[in-house]
Amino acid sequence: YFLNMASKNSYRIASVPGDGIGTEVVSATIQVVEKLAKTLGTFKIDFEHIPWGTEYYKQTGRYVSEDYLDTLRKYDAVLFGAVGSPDVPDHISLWGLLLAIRGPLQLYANVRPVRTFPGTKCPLNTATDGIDWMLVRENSEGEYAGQGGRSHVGQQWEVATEVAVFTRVGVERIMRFAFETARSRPRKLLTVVTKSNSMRNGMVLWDEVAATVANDFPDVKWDKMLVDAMTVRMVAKPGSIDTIVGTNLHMDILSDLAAALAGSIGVAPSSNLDPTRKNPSLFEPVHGSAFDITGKGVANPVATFWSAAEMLIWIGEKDAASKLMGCVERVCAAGILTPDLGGTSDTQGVVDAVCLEVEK
Ligand code: GGG
Repeated sequence: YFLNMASKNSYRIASVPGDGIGTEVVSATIQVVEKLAKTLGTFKIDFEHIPWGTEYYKQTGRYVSEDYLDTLRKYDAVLFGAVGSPDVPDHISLWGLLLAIRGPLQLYANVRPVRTFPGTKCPLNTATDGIDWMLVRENSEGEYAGQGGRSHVGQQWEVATEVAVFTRVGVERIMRFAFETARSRPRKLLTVVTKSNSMRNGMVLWDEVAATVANDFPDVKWDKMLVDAMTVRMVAKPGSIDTIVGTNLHMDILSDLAAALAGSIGVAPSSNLDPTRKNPSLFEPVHGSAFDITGKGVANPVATFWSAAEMLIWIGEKDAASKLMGCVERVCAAGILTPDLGGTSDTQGVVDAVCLEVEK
């Protein structure tokens, strides 16, 4: 975000569609981005398919290859679909694939913009202009650090612990990233979400770090909010919010709520960034594999289009990203929408409409 990326004009992207509708929305997005690159003629982009996911797990006993981190490091970025299958417990699939990438590649900043699209309806009648928020999720530690365990398994006094781990380095780097993000937006407004009344260690560290980092950003107006109260504020006073930062778990939950309030989780994108740029960053829709609609051809591809636009910005193709988002918005405004947004189009109908718009 805050580093000027010199465009190098030719990119290799790892395409990891994963499970369920992940395969449908990634395939839709590759069609659109290839059309964009061909039409503009200013850059070259190659998507290389990587078959990790539940089918791969069934065949090999692993969600990813043994050398998966080295494999990913060969690419400029990763375009990811979704993970999760009715055939495998969710904690096995999530830790086998997505969390196995985010942590080791130090993709610590998960950026989730949320906006009501032209032609789509924001279900909140209090937000007449719709929603335009930027959610920043700490993506490498906290409640998803994987610490904890079980003892006395199956016995009456079985104990399971899930330890939220917060480091000063981890909290400070995401806090700085969030303040920078807020500063880059017109309203320069940041809300730091915690639960520091009941969680008296890690969440208090968050409060302390926020207050310290804020000293370096006198131009950013910031406040603190407990996560439970924040859910009410998001519904009751959406206009009082701009950028939000919070922990891995809190923002996982709040970003789904935000997406639903904006219109549909089907349009919500997500960037998993290594802001140091030592590792390739990963771009994915917020939604999961959605097996209830898999194979029906009605998955909304817009969240993945937007994720790809964020990817284009990240790799240095800002103009291409603007063009792509302009085309997507015009298609939505024309009412070419999938059923989650109240429309009657299928996935390929949206792809075709965006491709036509790109060619104009
Ligand atoms: N495309 C995102 C995806 O597959 N999400 C599945 C999921 O459960 N994600 C949890 C997370 O983002 O931490």
